[in-house]
Amino acid sequence: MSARPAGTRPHAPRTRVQARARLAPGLLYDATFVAPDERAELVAWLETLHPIWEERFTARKAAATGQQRRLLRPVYWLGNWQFACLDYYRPPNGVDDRCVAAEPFPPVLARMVERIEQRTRASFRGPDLPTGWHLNTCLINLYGSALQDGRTVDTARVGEHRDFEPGPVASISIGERALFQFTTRGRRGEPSQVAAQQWLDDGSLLIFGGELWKDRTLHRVQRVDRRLGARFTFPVEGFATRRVNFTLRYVPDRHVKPFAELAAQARDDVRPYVQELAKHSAFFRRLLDGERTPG
Ligand SMILES: O=C(O)CCC(=O)C(=O)O
Repeated sequence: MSARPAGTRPHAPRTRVQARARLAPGLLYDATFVAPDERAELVAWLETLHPIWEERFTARKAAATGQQRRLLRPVYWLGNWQFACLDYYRPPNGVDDRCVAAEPFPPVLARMVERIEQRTRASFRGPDLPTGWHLNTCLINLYGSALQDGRTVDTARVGEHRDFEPGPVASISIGERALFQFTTRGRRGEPSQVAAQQWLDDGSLLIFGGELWKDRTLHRVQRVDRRLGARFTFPVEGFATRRVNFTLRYVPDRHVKPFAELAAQARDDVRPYVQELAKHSAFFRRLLDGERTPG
């Protein structure tokens, strides 16, 4: 590993996760998880997608507070869509009207998910593998550079955060490698410390779970390389994508709702996104039709 990453103290404990290894309980990394033919199939499928830009807050909240900001990257969700403006899935209290039933995984991803679930079930147990756990929500993150006010800005990072969905999380990466770090927050004003880090290579799989990696540490994407010259073509104006990540998690099925069954307010909040998605997706067109003709 090269130079010390930003925010790391000289003697901060760090775990390096190696290819196809389980160095620390709760962390698994497989650098060559995605086979070349699967990768080709996945990329061909990705090229049919129309990812969207989401805003962090609802239009209603933005009007009331004067605050609004676009997410750093275009996204697409499968299985169920957790809209940023509905504030994602945050048990125990933030579970209703957060996860909207979305398109199923394409066959190539479904096959990979089956293998990931098998591997995860073999590695986690007890409280680390909640009853009913399965990977039913997938966030597809596009990393790259955005055109902002006529300038190209590298937005290929994610700030430190927790994933609140119960149980292990799996992450498939394609394109340029990304520096993924688990961090612990420093005292007020002090930088976070890096507890473990791993470059996520093209075609790799990372699985993390258990109290340490899910609850006691945060995680972030610190930066994304440019070594391969990778470039994905998405119909997203003003954005050049060099890495795509699939983050797979579990939302208890009872908390996944069809769009037509969301509370009226939440439905109003996300309807503009559903309308945008419906331009290119029969699934989302049906959601809007279902709202007009309930039952
Ligand atoms: O892109 C990645 O590797 C991680 C993304 C992530 O942490 C997230 O979507 O919650």
